[in-house]
Amino acid sequence: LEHVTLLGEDNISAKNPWFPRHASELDNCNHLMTKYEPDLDMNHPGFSDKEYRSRRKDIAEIAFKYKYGDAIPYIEYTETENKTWTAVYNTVKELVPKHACAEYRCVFKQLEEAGIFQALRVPQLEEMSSFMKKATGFTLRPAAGLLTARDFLASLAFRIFQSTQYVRHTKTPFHTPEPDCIHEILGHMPLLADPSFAQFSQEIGLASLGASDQEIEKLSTIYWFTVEFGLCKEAGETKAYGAGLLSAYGELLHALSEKPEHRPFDPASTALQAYQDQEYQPVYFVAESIEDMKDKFRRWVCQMSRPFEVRFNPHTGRVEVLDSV
Ligand code: NLE
Ligand code: FE2
Repeated sequence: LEHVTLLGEDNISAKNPWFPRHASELDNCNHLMTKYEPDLDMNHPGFSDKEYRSRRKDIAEIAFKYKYGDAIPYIEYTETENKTWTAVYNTVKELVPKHACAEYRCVFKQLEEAGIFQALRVPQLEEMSSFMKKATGFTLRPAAGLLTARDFLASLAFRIFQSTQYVRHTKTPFHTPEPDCIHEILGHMPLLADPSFAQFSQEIGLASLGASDQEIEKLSTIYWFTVEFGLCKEAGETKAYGAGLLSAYGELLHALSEKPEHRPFDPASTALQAYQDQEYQPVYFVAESIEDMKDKFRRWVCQMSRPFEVRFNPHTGRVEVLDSV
């Protein structure tokens, strides 16, 4: 790397979109998708529930006010919210031994031992964040809802996971198309506390910085079929590692049944697979292992068209841009 020059802010081609160089700039990376919201979507279970909508507003407000470096505000979850957590937690916990991958099972146990995962209350984002910080350096920042793929992926480059803090409507405990904190905590946190998976998550984030819209689409499709809905082999059996499966008892069973199609994970074709986010997936991609998925991703991601390389400097917390041409 000796002959490589560091590029300043002004030297990046205008064709490449702006991206954050430091985690503090993620304060500008919180653009929301307005696809599936209780205020806007008549099919949302909270649409006709005034109380739920105002609760969502209050919790979203916390995320809008949040600035880099702040502690994540404590939320006093209501009895209804805690009950929803209990329903999801107990059903997932029952399926974990048979259906979750080894990495998930291992961290799940640690989280129980640490008293963070327990049946009766929704864990706080701040305690999750400090647990993960010790495990892999990942931390959380609150997000108001579903973010654009570009903003969401950018945060991963800094080992920061933007996490919602509200709870799904109590009418639909076992499946919701939008992320909520049950999905983030029960689905994502265990894998983000696994060193190898954390590394993969950061790499997909780094690959997204300054990428074209088309490339962002491909990266988020890969993210969808791995981090969200990935399956992997383990001693001849198929297990789930995707967060969308491990936070939703209904889809976890569906994914591992005979009903959907299972295809081998192959980044070039997986990146082009159309997906929908309202119902259970009709197709899932099965990796040989998380390690193998990571290797295949690395080989695939090299062919991206970006005219520069990026690397994360853990000492400064900055992303450095290297001129590779
Ligand atoms: N379907 C998942 C669940 O119900 O927990 C959430 C998926 C978010 C992408
Ligand atoms: Fe997710």
